[in-house]
Amino acid sequence: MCETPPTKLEVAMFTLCEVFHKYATLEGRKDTLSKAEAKLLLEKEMPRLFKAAQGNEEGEKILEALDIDKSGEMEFKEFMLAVSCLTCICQSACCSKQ
Ligand SMILES: [Ca+2]
Repeated sequence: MCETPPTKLEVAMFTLCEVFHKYATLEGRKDTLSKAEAKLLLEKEMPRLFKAAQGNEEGEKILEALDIDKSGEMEFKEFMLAVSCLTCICQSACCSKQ
């Protein structure tokens, strides 16, 4: 067993798993996000992004785009791809300010 405290990156990885699981288990399949679960996750965990998408059709388009295999449910791999893409956009925005 590792005795050192988890690193920031390890905490971030565990947090991603926990957040996905928290919302995926709310209804239906426990290992995927329905559209309602994905919307709630966006609203609660990515409020800035959610706010930016409100008031137009972008929110629905984003959710549809994230459902890569068009199953109607977002799997963990699709969630991670979405978070990775959004993180890259954030990183680009941060770097362009320097
Ligand atoms: Ca679910």
